[in-house]
Amino acid sequence: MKYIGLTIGLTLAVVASTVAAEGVVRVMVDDQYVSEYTTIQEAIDNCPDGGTVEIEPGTYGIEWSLVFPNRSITVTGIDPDNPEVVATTIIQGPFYGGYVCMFVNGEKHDWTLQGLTITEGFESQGGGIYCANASPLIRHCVIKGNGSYGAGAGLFCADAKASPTLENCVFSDNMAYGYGGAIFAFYGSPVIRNSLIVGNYAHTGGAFAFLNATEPVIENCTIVDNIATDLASAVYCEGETFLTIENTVFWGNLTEYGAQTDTVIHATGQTEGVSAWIDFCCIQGGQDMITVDENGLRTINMGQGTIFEDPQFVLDGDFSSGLFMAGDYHLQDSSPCINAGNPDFAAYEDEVDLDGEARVAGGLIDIGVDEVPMPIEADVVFVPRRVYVNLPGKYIYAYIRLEHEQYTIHEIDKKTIVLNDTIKPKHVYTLDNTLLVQFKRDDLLKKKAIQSKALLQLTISGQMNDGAAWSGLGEIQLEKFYWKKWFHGWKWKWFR
Ligand SMILES: [Ca+2]
Ligand SMILES: [Ca+2]
Repeated sequence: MKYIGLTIGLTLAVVASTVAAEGVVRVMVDDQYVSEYTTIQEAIDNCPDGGTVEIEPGTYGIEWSLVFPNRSITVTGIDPDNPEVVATTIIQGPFYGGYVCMFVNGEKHDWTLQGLTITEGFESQGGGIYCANASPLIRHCVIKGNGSYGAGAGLFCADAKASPTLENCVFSDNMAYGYGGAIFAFYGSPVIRNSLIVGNYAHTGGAFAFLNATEPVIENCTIVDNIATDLASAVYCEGETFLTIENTVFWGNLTEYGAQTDTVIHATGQTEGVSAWIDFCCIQGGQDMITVDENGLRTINMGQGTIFEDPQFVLDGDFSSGLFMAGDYHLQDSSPCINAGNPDFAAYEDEVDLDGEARVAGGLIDIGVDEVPMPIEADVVFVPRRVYVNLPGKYIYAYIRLEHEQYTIHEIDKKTIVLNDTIKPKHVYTLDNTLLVQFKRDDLLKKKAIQSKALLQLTISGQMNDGAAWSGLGEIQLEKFYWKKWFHGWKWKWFR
């Protein structure tokens, strides 16, 4: 056995040294280059107040936990909005254990961490990110594969003043032997928005655990396929916690291995009061999955708008092989979560979903981390409006106009225009503020005999030059022309 252990140890060391491909770490002030460093901590230590540490893609194996300084700074990847860049800008926790990143005593500072993958942190309490007496902004980060002997493998909030804001983050595959696989707050008020929490693991509270946490908020998140071995597969609240959960999907979370209670959200505590307010969420298993400790005095308040139907992800996560395969947690077009969020929801400035798509689309917010984009509506008139299928005719025209704040017909990508999802135009002409699109009549009718009158519904759609979708609806009346009727005095029909 000794030899096997040694072999694995050596292999890991070799892998670690070959994988570590570090790029340049720059200090920037007002977007201007100041200096560059080979280690991230050196750059942080030399970054002036208000400055930015910019990290090129690469895998950075750190020797000691990154510690934020006694100044306001931003530590960022080069393109936080690009998931591929975030996925390849990796900070690996210390080889012999320790946090990846520490935010301590930053109450007076604006600290931002963005556009990075935080992984392989490991500590007795917490693992990836440690937060005490500090309220950093953590955005567009992936926090994955961190571990803890205790609680909060992804993020550990250690005191009443630990109130980080997390936006557009992914917490995945973090594992705590105790409480809160992704996040544990012992006091403090973390705010978690537009984030995906998937495949995390703990004894209690597979995704989150809050203990005397003051006022944590979970908003517009998708919390899926997390596992608790004992209690509360997704969220566990204890003591004086006043949690708000809104517009959030809970699906596929599991309690396993002789769990006490099969439950998604659980609250307990000896002081009377509400632990959690839940509004406009989608929760698997319904009301039975929301439980409170029978000996405790805490309650959970299920407010309005919560649904228990299948959110209809593009692909569900899969545990069947014994190895968890994450799904695709975008919503299908038929999802009951679309436009089912809080109708009074007010997005903050430039709020986007995890894809970077605008919140809100289609007038109402969707439940969960994915906002499904609604196509820009175009006004369409088809000419001729009446088609006699047994008389000759070569073309059908669509006149397209856009009444939109952001776009005109001149930004339509003509190559993408399509009728009823299949028929390509023969020609596209640009008039002043109208696009005239010509289709072959036979492409549409396929010489199909029309027996009687039919109203043909048509959808014309495409993309703008920037990829935004647009579509418009119209119709044409199909008829057969009967000479017989014409001779019997119905000629008005023809000459009208
Ligand atoms: Ca919507
Ligand atoms: Ca989306």
